[in-house]
Amino acid sequence: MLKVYLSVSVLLLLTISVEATDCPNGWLAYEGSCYLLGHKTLTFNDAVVFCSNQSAFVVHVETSMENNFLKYFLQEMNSYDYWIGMTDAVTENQWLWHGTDSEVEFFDWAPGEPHNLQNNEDCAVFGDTINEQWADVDCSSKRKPVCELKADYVPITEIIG
Ligand SMILES: [Ca+2]
Ligand SMILES: [Ca+2]
Ligand SMILES: [Ca+2]
Repeated sequence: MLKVYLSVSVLLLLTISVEATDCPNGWLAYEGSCYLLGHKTLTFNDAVVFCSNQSAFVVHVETSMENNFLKYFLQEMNSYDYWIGMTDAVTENQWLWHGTDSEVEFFDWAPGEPHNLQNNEDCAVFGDTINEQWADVDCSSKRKPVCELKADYVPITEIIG
């Protein structure tokens, strides 16, 4: 009986790891990541804390495919800009994923951006008024967060729950 129970458990675990793109309720799934569109406007630092509290990070937009997927959903969410998890606070115009030394390689800047207005724009958003292309903005301004969670990192208990 114990043996049967154990093999059922192993089977269940295998099934769960195959279905790694399952996301928590209310999150969007795409290519091994889960995305949460936050409802509240927050400064960039508060957005970092908000996503970290979800065991996630402010979104890393790494490819044009990921960018297009997110833009499609953000176009439906009227009137708000959404944070992207990158900053050029260390060296002007050298964009790094926030909290890392990794350089951002894919960009979708709107025409005229980034322009580092008043030497004070070291964060970036999907811009509502520029068809969700990207703009650099003041990190202390308030925008909504997009959190990203790598599906591989979703704790098994969250998948079952
Ligand atoms: Ca990503
Ligand atoms: Ca800047
Ligand atoms: Ca700008």
